Amino acid sequence: MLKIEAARVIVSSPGRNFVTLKIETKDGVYGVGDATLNGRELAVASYLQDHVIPCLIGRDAHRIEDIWQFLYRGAYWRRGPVTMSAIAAVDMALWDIKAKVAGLPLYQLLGGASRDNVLVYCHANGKTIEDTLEDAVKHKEMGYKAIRLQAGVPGLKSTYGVPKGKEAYEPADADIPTENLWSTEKYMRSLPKLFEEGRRVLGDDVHLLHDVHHRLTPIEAARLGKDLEPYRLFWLEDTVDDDNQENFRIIRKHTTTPLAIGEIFNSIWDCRTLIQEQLIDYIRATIVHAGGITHLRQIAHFADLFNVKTGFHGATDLSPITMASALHFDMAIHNFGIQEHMPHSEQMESIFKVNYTFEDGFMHPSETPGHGCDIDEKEAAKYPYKRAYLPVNRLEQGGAMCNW
Ligand code: CS2
Ligand code: MG
Repeated sequence: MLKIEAARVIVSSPGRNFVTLKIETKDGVYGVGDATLNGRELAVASYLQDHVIPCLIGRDAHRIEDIWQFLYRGAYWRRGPVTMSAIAAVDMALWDIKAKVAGLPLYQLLGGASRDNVLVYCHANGKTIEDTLEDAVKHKEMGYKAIRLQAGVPGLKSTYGVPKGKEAYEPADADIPTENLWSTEKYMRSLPKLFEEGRRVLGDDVHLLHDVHHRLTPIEAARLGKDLEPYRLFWLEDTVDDDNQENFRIIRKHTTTPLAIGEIFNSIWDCRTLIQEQLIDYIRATIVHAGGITHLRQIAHFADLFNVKTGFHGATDLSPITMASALHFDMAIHNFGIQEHMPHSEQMESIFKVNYTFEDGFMHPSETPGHGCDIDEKEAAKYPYKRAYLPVNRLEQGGAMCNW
């Protein structure tokens, strides 16, 4: 028995908010887990602090599955991003502890390496097609083999995912959300040009990806998928919203462009139909928002039965602890597809000490025992929580709210 002696939540904002759970055992071994839910951070912090931590003290840290079931079934109120992010943080921290006790890097406990390294994709963004492709060329020269292209839409002033100036392009920078205006017609007209130019400038040997951020209807998504077919995308992400999994039946009927979705899923029940009916090609549910390594294993193994591969979310609002854990997971599972990689800032990495590496388009998890990411609590205390939101989206014509 490896008794859990203490646990605490650390909220820190080195450029953006992160919520971290640290679990300490009687033997002095500790583990850390990510609990960050962008824009709703304190809800998860309270869920952990007020409702989970009191129930963890005294339990056996080795009983990962049992603690998962205790938190999932025992709460009575199941699923949802707050609950599942809280469970994920506990789960990540416990796997970290187990691997440290075993003296092994986490991927060894998950079955060992299924591959030599982890293919990652980066982001290239710009206000215009030229800016985006300039950024893409830079990333290609850095060695990236897969690049996500996002560009501003001509005629729209600002769009989420497009940089405003030199600063980060997905700023959660307002204490009350700012608003963008959206036009599907303008977007649908401009996007194929980005990929036509992209293929011309970048060639055929680089994987190209795109994220639609749930902004379309199924029939619009079907049209877009068809229009992009000549450019052979690696995937088209989040075309429509996830509330109705059957939406994808319509899209699938019309296009062979590979489809990815799942960064906002928190349970296997959010993607069961999508996977079982082979309506998607990549599942993006992540460790931090979908119940941790324990639940993600269930999702990944289920997906494998239906030829669906993984492509985990890896934006910078997921802390380096999630990135570290994801890389171990990616190494071990059979049906890995690709991993998103948005490097964290130096300031962020002054708090979260990472050991993973990037070389020539591929990443490798840490070889130290555990998941290999630790938090410097003293440094973290220098950056107090700051309320911050991403922008919202309204239709240019009429002003109704729409997906961002
Ligand atoms: C995006 C994310 O990385 C992605 O694919 O969709 O940047 C997403 O918008 C943020 O993580 C939201 O918190
Ligand atoms: Mg996305």
